[in-house]
Amino acid sequence: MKFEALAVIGLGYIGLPTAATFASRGLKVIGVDVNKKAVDTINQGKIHIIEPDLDIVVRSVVQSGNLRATTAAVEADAFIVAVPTPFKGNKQPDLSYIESASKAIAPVLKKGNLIILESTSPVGATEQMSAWLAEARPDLTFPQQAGEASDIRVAHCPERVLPGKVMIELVNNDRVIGGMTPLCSSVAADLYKLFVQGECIITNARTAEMCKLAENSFRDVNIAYANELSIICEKLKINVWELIRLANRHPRVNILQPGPGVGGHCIAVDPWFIVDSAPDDAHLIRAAREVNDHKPHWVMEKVMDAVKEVSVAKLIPEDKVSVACLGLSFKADIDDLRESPALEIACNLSITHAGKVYAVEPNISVLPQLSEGARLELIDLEAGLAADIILLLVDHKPFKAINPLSLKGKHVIDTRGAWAV
Ligand code: SAJ
Repeated sequence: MKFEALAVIGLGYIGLPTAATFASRGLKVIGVDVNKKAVDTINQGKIHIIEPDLDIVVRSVVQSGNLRATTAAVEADAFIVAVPTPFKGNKQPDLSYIESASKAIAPVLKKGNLIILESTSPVGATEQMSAWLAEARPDLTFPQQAGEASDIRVAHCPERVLPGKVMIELVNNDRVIGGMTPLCSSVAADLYKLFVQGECIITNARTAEMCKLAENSFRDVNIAYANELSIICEKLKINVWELIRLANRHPRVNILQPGPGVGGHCIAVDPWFIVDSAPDDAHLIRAAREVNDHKPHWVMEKVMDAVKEVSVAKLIPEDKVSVACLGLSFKADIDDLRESPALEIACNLSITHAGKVYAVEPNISVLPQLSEGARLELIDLEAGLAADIILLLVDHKPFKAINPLSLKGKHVIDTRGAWAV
């Protein structure tokens, strides 16, 4: 199939890079977002999120007229839905953004259109999206009703790009294409082949949905294993970083790195979609989530023990012991604080510990809205290193560059192994 106009619904961390990349390959792309501020920023050729090289591509495609942003959906040959799929309080997937996107595009749909769901979704979400669309447009036929003869093609093609490397991975990664019918898959593959240099691998929608969830759960389980090892090693007086380095010398072992917990809006969320779909069977996946969610509490306890030790060693009251938290983002060298275990630990410490708790985060200039009662102070690295307890939470480059010998006399808690020998 030949595509001329594409509409991308949702201009966030995935939608905007995807829209810009298609536009850079000559397609006329309309980006649609409910956030008027984001739409205005993009139409000025600027970006509202941080991602290396995205600014250059957006500037050039807005200037060339190939990318335009709006708040209302317009007609196109293909539609890509890239809206958030968070979970609700009870850890059940919240599909309300997909439902709103379906309602937004339904009125402009026409025969021959392709609709792709890119958002990470629980199994069955693509069928659900197609059902919402069919309900809104009884004059058109959809794959669940007419199979290969449908007026509209529907597929799930999950994004799998790593924040920080989105512009590279978007093009180079293999792409899983899960159509609701084989024809839906083949039309969707035609679209992605416009820029994907990796392989476009065809499957069905449900397998594609589960594939994305399985990838992120695999990583979560592996990190949980590393986090559990780190707690066991602490008890057994073994350096976990050295242990993992040695174990990974085995040709069939590849253990990931322990840390203060797992953050971000993908790995800490997606495994729950599997648990929700099969609560009686997803034992390991649930346990991994629990192990990783427990890690920030374990780190907190370690710091509170350290406060007692420092107070005794320096003969000062506990409320005179200062703690500097190095790093607040959910992983190294980014400014993204969403679902960050580092931020959670720093805030909770500032509530639990009566003394000063400082935060050093070179990638932000002001603290976000903190949890109730938190009294964190953002200071620079040099000032932070004067604290009694140095708690490394994120292995940002400037922190890794510190010579651990210069920290002699400090009580150091390195949750990332940044200074491990
Ligand atoms: N982390 C560890 N130890 C490790 C690796 C990571 O504690 O060895 C922590 C990080 O510090 C962070 C969290 O895990 O808090 C997640 O970071 P990440 O770099 O593993 O992953 P994300 O969330 O940035 O991106 C993931 C990627 N998924 C996989 O690698 C399987 C990415 O490819 C997905 O596209 C993305 O989720 C997504 O959008 O789902």
